Amino acid sequence: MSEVIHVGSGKVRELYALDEERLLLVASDRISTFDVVLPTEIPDKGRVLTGLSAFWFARTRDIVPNHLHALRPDGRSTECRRLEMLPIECVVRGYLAGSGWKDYRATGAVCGHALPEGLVESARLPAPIFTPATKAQEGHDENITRDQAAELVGRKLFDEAERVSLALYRYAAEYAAERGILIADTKFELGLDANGELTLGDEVLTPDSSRFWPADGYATGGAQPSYDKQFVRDFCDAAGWDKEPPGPELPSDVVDGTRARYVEAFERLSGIPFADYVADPDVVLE
Ligand code: Q0Z
Repeated sequence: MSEVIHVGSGKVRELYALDEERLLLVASDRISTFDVVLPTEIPDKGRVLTGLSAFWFARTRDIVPNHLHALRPDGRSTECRRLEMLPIECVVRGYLAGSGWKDYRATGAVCGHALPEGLVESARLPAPIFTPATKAQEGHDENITRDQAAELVGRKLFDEAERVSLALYRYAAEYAAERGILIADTKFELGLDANGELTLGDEVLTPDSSRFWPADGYATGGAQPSYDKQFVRDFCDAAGWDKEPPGPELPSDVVDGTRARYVEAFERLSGIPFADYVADPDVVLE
């Protein structure tokens, strides 16, 4: 048997090298909130995220090529082409939330995009904006202007990354909204393949790489509930946790409710029963 080399750990994912050209991305069932990984897992969370990501890869090939090579039968592992990743996070925002809202409130702009006056928290933007960020080794990614990002990757690649990111967001946000999920913002990781072609990597358009809101009950002027993590956040708030590690263990009703929300997001977006995905992950690629 050949050695599989562990090359990286994220908060909730692991990365292995299969050979010179291929990596294995494994999504665990770990969940993080307020930047802390909790001691309790959410069963099938890794499968939901892997399946959703593959679903979007299959449907956005005409917008940009991607790294997906194959899904493993476990449903949580993606064999992918090794890319040379760009040193920026390609963030797109359709709504004002998180650091976008914070920056707008302080300066009236986000990453150099001057926005209309009078926008409130969670407002839909007149048009989606590309808001790149640096890749922090630890701590939080930092928003940068388009000019700073262009300096990091070069003008030509920057323009292509922006165009592709906006096109991906527009396609997915419209598709998801029709199915009851608002994608407030999302982060893409782009890289260059062996031929120097801009290629979409990592995981895409999942609740871990995006802010998903229920379309039902959407209202501006305040924060929106998280589609996937709201039960966890409510429990953590009620538990009086100070947000310092370690986080609290989750009770079974919070685990079950959260698992149901992940599965619901998968089924709404893909239109595929989650059990069918577990039986054969390749159903999301058809
Ligand atoms: C993804 C990450 C994870 C830790 C590198 N196709 C690719 N080619 C080159 N690099 C990557 C990919 Cl996906 C790559 N990450 C993020 C994932 C654990 C870090 F599971 N880092």
